[in-house]
Amino acid sequence: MIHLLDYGAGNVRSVRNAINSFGFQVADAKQPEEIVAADKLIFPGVGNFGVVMGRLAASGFAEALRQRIALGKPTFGICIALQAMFEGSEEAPGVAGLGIIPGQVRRFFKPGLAVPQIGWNNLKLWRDSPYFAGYGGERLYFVHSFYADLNENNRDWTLATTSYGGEYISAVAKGEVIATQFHPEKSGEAGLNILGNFLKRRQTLTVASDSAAACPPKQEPSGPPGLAKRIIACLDVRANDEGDLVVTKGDQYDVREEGIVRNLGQPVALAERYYREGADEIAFLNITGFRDFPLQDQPMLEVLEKTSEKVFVPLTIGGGIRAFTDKNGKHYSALDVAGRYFRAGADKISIGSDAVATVEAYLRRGAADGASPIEEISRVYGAQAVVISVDPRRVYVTNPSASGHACIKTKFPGPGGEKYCWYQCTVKGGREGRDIDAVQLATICERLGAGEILLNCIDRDGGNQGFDLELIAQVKAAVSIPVIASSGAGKASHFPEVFRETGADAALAAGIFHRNEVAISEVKAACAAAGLLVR
Ligand code: 1PR
Repeated sequence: MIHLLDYGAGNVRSVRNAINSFGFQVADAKQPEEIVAADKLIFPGVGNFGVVMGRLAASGFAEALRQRIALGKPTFGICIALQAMFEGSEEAPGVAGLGIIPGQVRRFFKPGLAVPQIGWNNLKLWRDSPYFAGYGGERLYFVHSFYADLNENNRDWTLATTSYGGEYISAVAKGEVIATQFHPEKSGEAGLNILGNFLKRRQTLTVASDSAAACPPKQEPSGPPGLAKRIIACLDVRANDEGDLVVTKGDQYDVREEGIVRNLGQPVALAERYYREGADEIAFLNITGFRDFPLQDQPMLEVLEKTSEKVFVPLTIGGGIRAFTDKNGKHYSALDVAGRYFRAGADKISIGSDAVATVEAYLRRGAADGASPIEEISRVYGAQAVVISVDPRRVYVTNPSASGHACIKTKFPGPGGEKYCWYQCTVKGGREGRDIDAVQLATICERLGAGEILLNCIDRDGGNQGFDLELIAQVKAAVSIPVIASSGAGKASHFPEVFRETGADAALAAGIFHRNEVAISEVKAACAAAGLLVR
């Protein structure tokens, strides 16, 4: 029996599924005494340091964790749990951590460095560890804006370090206690193996915890250090005319062919296929979410629940993430909707139409009111859990300065020979244009706490002509959060092209994967051949 400390923030379902995949049962530790008494305890989660420490203190769990770790009982901490072991964090000045490891947690900061770090990085192992038995230096999945700072007083705890804007602590261990900044339950087979080593261990650890400085790295990274470019498979999902939930695909957002909703496969089966084929993330977009009510749209929740049982890389869900009032007049906030999706197995939620409405309100008011879905969800689950999905289309102009928008001089003149264009944001899957441009949307959403931009392009969608490099370069230059290039991929070489030309952090495709025209492995080979870091 493995006990799980679920304090209610973040996608714990995937940790449960990972534990079950090894044949172990999970029990929730609900009382402080259970935390101390449990044979093995896993403490997972993402979220805001201040919120997490507040919940741990209020429930008496903080003191129980200190006791347990002082007893050296088998404990595995994930992500925010590693950070909580330190004395404090810049994310919540004045809030004490558990204080088990000397040192502070700091915010990534380096000009040009995308924050949060989202994706696959590798690590240096500074000593042998039974938890890393069988680890061959593979990249693991990180998603965080703050890092544990290495210093002379915590080297004895430091098991591994990772390079991102500098060297930081990515795993700590002492005796039977281990914590990782990366998510083993989201790091594919390499991550599951690390978790499995913890779950299957029987004897007490005898390996001495010599300090990190005393010996050279036991395991160098398998490839150059640093964050890899992510290749994301995207599944646009909606009910077809018979009411079955299918994976479909638009051509400039038109998903019908001869009047019939294109059916490119079953959501869960396709997601499992892409996981096996090496996708770094899977994104589900419920493209009629603007009119469905997700909490009654059980099929979408069921797709997530089933997918997270077999797919151990990050899952993003978009479509209909906004406040709702159901037919009985019961109100659900965007936070309620997002929380339901996280509990169903999503790691990130993506907001499309409602982000445009939020930015329109922001521009009318001239400031944030702290109540937008972006701010609400980011405050509780962290910026890295909030993706903004942008559905822009080109608007050509002859006189950019008169447009009132962020224009570019384009290589592809408009129908009237116009040499300039801006990118108009739309809502409801491109059905309605708004007087907001992609740069306004991205920069204001970043300011409100979004952690990533999913940058689609209606003009390029389904066209196989390559990504809209001018659009992606314009938005990437305007924000410091990661940007996912989307729309238009037609061949493997379109991926290294978009990374090289725009600095995008990830690239997403749908049609070429669903139609088996290009394999994910071909895309990664093309990126590696172009000298890019890939998993
Ligand atoms: O507005 O918050 O309810 O979210 C709706 C979500 O659904 C948004 O993320 C929006 O982008 C998406 N969406 C809505 N309608 C459509 C449509 O196609 N009719 N999908 C749609 C947009 C984006 C990607 C697509 C890329 C790559 N598609 O799914 O895969 O363009 O395609 P390609 O590689 O085949 O070119 P809300």
